Amino acid sequence: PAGRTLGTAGRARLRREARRVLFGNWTGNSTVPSLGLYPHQWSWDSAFVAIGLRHLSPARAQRELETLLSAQWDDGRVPHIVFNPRVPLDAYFPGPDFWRTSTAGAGAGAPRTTETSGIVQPPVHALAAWLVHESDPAASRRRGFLARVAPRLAAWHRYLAAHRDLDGGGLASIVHPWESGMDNSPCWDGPLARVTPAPPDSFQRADLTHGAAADRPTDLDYGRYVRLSADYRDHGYRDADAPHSFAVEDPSFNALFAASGYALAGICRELGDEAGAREHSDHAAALTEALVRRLWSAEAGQFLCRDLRAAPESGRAGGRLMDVRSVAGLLPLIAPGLPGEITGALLRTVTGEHFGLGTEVRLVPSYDLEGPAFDPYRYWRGPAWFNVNWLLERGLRSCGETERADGLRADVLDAAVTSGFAEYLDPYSGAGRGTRDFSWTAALALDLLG
Ligand code: 9WN
Repeated sequence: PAGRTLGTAGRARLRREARRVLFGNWTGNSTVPSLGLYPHQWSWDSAFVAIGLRHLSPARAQRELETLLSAQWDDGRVPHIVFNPRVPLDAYFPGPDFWRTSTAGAGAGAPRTTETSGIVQPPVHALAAWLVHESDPAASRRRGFLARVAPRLAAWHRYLAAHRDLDGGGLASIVHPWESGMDNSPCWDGPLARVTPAPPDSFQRADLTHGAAADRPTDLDYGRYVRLSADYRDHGYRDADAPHSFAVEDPSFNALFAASGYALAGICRELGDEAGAREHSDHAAALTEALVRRLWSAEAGQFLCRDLRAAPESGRAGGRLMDVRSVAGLLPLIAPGLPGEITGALLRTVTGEHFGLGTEVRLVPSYDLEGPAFDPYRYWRGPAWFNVNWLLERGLRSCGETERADGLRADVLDAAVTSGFAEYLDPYSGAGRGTRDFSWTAALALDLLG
């Protein structure tokens, strides 16, 4: 039952407060993740926000996604940030004067009149569009919402399949840690060690004005993020030309790709496009098969990331699986069609000593509780995040783990309201960290409230 620990008054308060956060962060066409720290539109944030906004205003949820998709590049990529031209240049780093996509990205089809970043984030958008449609199908049909977004979503998925399968094994690669959405995950420490950081005096961070240094990625991380982004930019954001010295197959990114592929198949079916529906569900099934073939580790009992730039294990596919336990390796629980023994192993891992669901922690941490890099405060190196826990709740429910899903749902709702819609939490104490009034925390709590 939703809100087990909240009660009627608590639920009403949560609804009211979540609405205040989402409407306060609405700019007229889309929602910022947070007014101070992230004052532009972010790609996967908008997908999660739309999933919550559909409970307040399906029209606004549609608009959120359509605004993001209107900044899509001609090659199909959906940029990870769409910059708001009214926000001062120094409010966020790296800003539009760093990415310079309208000029540097012209060869890859970047928009001429809207500034964006040149990298991507996990493809949660088709899933979000389908959930938005389902919340009010009549209104969605009246506005032709799905007919408008379907071609853009299909082009987005085609971009990932055609330009990002860097090893030819059937999965999309990320080429920058920011593309995972889990920026400083310990998974990236190994692959990033090969990247020469940009000199510290060549850029000025803006995030430390709003966030504690101990909670954020380090200056050394930033030096490497800047180097990778600048290299991509200086190669015109063309995947065929860019060196991509960081190239990783991430289980979470690909599981979301598969889940969105099935959602896109549903969208095509709703629009009467049976051939499109078949194409997208076949591709989603192939992604799930490739996830298992390339990223599953029976020894670890979870999926791992594959570092394509590491020396290959003999006789195996390109690169090397990294022995680092991130929660990203549990998120394939949301991909339909996993073999039963894999689902069973994932359930044992999420409830075991490494992630502690139902025992040691309030919400599932972003990284192994027993791992050498675990830090309960530093961003994606331990803290619990609401979008991840929302995805796990959905995955548990889809596997028939109703009781666990109900328990997690109650804990997410309680943590969201008591932390003031924090960006992330200390997984043990549940104390809020990072910024407050964070959009996806409010949106996803609203969604779990139903
Ligand atoms: C870089 C906006 C984004 C989220 C990411 C989160 C953080 C940006 C940053 O904020 O990343 O994209 O500046 O730290 O890691 O998941 O989308 O909320």
